[in-house]
Amino acid sequence: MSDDVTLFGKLKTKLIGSKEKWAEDGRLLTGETATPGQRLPPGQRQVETWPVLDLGIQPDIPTHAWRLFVDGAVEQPTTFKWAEFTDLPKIRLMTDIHCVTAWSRYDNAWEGVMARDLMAAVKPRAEAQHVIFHAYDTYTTSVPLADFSGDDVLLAWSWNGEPISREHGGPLRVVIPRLYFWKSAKWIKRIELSVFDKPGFWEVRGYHNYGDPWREQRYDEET
Ligand SMILES: Nc1nc2c(c(=O)[nH]1)N[C@H]1C(S)=C(S)[C@@H](COP(=O)(O)O)O[C@H]1N2
Ligand SMILES: [Mo]
Repeated sequence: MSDDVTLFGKLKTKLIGSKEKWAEDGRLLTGETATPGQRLPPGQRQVETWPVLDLGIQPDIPTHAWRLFVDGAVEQPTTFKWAEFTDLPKIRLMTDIHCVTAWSRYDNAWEGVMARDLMAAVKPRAEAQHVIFHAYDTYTTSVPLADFSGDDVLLAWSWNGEPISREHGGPLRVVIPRLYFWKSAKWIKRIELSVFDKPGFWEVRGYHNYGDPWREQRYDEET
């Protein structure tokens, strides 16, 4: 990590422990089946604020020190500087957020680069199946490449017309609206394409590997 990147805060070990317990207990599970087109997934409640959730360590990354590494099973491994990344084709998108701790926030206006356009630039190899996100706070999470390539997935630097704040993952975060929000890595540093999946921070702590909110895939069924 560059010397210009500062880490604020302390690892919230208590919060991490209680979220692990949630998974063990299967908390918040309603067992309901979502109807087609249902906007609010089962067990969720709508909020107007935007809660901050992370492991407690919030990196401060000035854009001059920011780098994004895209590597692994790709034809063209690429390191982006901020100006190079923001030169890629831009998109604006309105999406909902669904967090596994049961809050949902509607109508978030994002600006950034579509994951698809980023993938077109680095050219995933035919055998690439999984995308592993590595963040500046050491957080990791993974999604299937097919889901990362969805038409509503982006790497966002702006929310509701403002640069995304440090606490919400600025300068750049992942946004994958159709999965629980823990899949949307804040402070993204490295995007690794892989033949094999590598379960991330919450996925190895009892959380579901895929995380579809409408199927209430909160927790790993094995636990
Ligand atoms: N780098 C990183 N990304 C992260 C997390 C984290 O701890 N570190 N937490 C995840 C979780 S559990 C959620 S719900 C969302 C919260 O994003 P927000 O704080 O902007 O609401 O970020 C996800 N992405
Ligand atoms: Mo979360």
